Amino acid sequence: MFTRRQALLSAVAAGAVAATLPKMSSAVAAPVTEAEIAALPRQKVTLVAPPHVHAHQQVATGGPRVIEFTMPIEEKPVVIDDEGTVLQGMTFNGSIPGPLMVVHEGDYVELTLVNPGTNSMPHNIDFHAATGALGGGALTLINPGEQVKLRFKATRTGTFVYHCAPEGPMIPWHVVSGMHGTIMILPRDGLKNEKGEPLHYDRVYYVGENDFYIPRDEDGNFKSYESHGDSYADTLEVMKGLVPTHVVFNGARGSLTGENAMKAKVGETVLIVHSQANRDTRPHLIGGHGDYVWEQGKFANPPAKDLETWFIRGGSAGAALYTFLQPGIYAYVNHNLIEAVELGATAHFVVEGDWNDDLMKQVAAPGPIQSN
Ligand SMILES: [Cu+2]
Repeated sequence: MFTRRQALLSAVAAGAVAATLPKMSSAVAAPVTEAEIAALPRQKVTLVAPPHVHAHQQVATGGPRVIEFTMPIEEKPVVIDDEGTVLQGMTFNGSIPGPLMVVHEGDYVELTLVNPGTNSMPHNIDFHAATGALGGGALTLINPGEQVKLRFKATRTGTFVYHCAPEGPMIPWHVVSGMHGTIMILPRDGLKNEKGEPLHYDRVYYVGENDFYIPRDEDGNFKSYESHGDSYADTLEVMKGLVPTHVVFNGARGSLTGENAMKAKVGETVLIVHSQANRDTRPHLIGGHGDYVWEQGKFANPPAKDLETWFIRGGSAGAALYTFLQPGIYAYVNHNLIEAVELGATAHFVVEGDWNDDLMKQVAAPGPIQSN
């Protein structure tokens, strides 16, 4: 396991590398001073469990701020399917995935990460959106009973994964136990289409996809364990086979269907942020489309249009914008259909409104085959 001493050593090593680098060219903006950052307005954000997203502006009013977040880390057993299979879960803020954080370009993200004494392991956070020191991983490694505060500047726009990354085999184990989430850094003037015209969403949902590797007993039944430590060796063996036993959205099969389906109305535009920290996936909205899709999730690139399925690379988060045109229940799936149906990667949108016969109509109901 990664000790604090090792963490400190790696941080020192990172500093030594920085010291040997040549001076930055004048093209790189001069750093803002600590006094200037201290003078910025501050805003405290309370995170909410996915698929919901905390209230935020799409177009920022005013200049950069320091946005304060607090995330406790919680190790806890989580039921991941209808059969009651239990994952020895590890979570940011108690949810799988961790919450979607939203800021604007130029803001400072100031995260207080808390590892309560009830936990059993060191944890940290690597923000793909951040620059330097393992994405913050080198500066945030904390033992149970500790907390740490990290600040980074949101310099690039887009949706970016964050995840726990302690050391060695702890990294994939913590990630496939639930420790990933996403931060969305919006352009200050909001989202835009390929012509630079503004795009707006009425609702935003965050779907985090996880692959789980639950060991089985001699009879093929999923095993349960007393603790994270007890589950580790068997779980690592399944992980190394690269065949997940579950591929789910938001921590469990069925977590976004039925009562928990995502809601929308005909005519509303919905932004769907989708992340996978460990494995590739291919979201598809059955009966709908991606009007505008930032497949790699980075808003400096023009969105692709009218997509049927989009590809989210393992270790990234993408964003798709769609205006619902018909009412009904839409399945939103990973279009590896074995993973969608057999392993769990299916969510539902329930959309209210009036049906449009022009777009689709059953011209003749099912009946006996007619001979001419
Ligand atoms: Cu961790």
